[in-house]
Amino acid sequence: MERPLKFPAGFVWGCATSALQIEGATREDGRGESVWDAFCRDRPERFFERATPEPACDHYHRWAEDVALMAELGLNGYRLSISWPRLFPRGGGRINDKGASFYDRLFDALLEAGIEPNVTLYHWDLPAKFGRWGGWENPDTCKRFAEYAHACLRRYGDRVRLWSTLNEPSWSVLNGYVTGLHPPCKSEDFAGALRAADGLLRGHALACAAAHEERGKAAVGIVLNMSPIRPATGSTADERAARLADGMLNRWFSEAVLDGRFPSDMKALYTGDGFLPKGIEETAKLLRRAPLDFLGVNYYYPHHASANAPHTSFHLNTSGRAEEDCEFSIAGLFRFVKNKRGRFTAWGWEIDPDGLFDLLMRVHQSHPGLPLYVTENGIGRIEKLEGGTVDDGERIDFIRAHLDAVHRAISAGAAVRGYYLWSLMDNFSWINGYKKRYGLLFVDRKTLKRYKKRSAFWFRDAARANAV
Ligand code: BGP
Repeated sequence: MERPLKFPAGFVWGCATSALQIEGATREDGRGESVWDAFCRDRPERFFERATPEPACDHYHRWAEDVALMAELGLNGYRLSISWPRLFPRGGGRINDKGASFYDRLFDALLEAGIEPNVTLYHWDLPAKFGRWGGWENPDTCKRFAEYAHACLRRYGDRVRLWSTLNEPSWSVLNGYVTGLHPPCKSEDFAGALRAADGLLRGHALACAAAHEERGKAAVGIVLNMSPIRPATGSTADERAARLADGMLNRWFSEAVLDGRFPSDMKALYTGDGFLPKGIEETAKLLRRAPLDFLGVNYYYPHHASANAPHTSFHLNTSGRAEEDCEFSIAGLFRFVKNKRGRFTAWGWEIDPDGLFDLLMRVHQSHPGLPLYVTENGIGRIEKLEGGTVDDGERIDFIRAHLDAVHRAISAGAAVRGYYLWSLMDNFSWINGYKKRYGLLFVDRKTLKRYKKRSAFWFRDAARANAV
């Protein structure tokens, strides 16, 4: 391929973060508790090195410095999320003006610096009160989510054009109800998983409607993690296993939001097992009335599915030690196996830029012309500060290879409008704590001071040139 690879005019060069992972100040200015704060408090042993989201990166106090750094990095876009419990400490009722004015200041500063915000309404930090009453399984949660969406659009819609309703509903449901790794920490509760997925998808549809009602010009999308799922071998059984896994993890969500229907093969499977929630056709109807203005795609790695799945077992490498293997197996359905020819991060995530190309082309082929954003992509590393920086050539290679894939997809006709790197700075990596570093900016855990890694300078030059 010829270099440099030029991107279309107006291409977004951004970074992504989420509120819980960077803000800190979890008890300040009236913020309420989220299910993740409660999980950390009640089950500290479930987090690598007992990490908590307090103070995270202390972005709540250092936001001005962080916006200045984003400008120095040449970003023209920034994906962030609003903390629902900061705006509505008890879930609903009156808006908490102190918490809400934090985002007023942040959006004003971003626009002033020429950085367009892309705002996610829900990046997993459900108000703890709703967690206690059944989370997304309780039909009231999605109604409250729609009220929260209305409030956000009313308050910030004059400054924010790009809105994403949910972050990765499939991953949050899977971990909340099947692997038990995220709140509400239920294991193998497939019926609960499908009820929660239904609540999230209804919430998405209602929030889309709210956004369009409040602000005619808002562009509303959703962020999905759609890992390509390949059969482990060419056998018919493995092909069937890959299709099943794709149905469960990808198509259940993507067909719902893109086409307003649920895949019939999965409906048949779930009906047979007695898991299909009532009212699913009503949800599909709501979704048909909520077409997407864009789709956000998060991509980290592909899966390889085998039909040889005698047991159910789940394990995620949270330590970054090579000997700790990831496991994902649902008895009788499918098991994810390691690609013997693959390259992996320290946490066992396969590095495969072609997966991003495949994913973008898949959406392009089924929905030509739909604006797409890569809303997350990045590599977690174990890193040390040396001489005031981090020599993260591996990250530069990772980003360059994935941007190559994006460029190939654009050349083949996909309407990819931007790329948001995960992440702007090292942050609270959920159950992995702080050892897994994703940022362009290194955050010193003692002083919380930010340092530009070598990748930060590389990304700045690419953003300025609109090319790699
Ligand atoms: C995505 C989440 C992000 C981010 C990223 C990296 O699924 O949307 O919030 O954390 O994964 O994952 P992790 O931090 O678990 O390595």
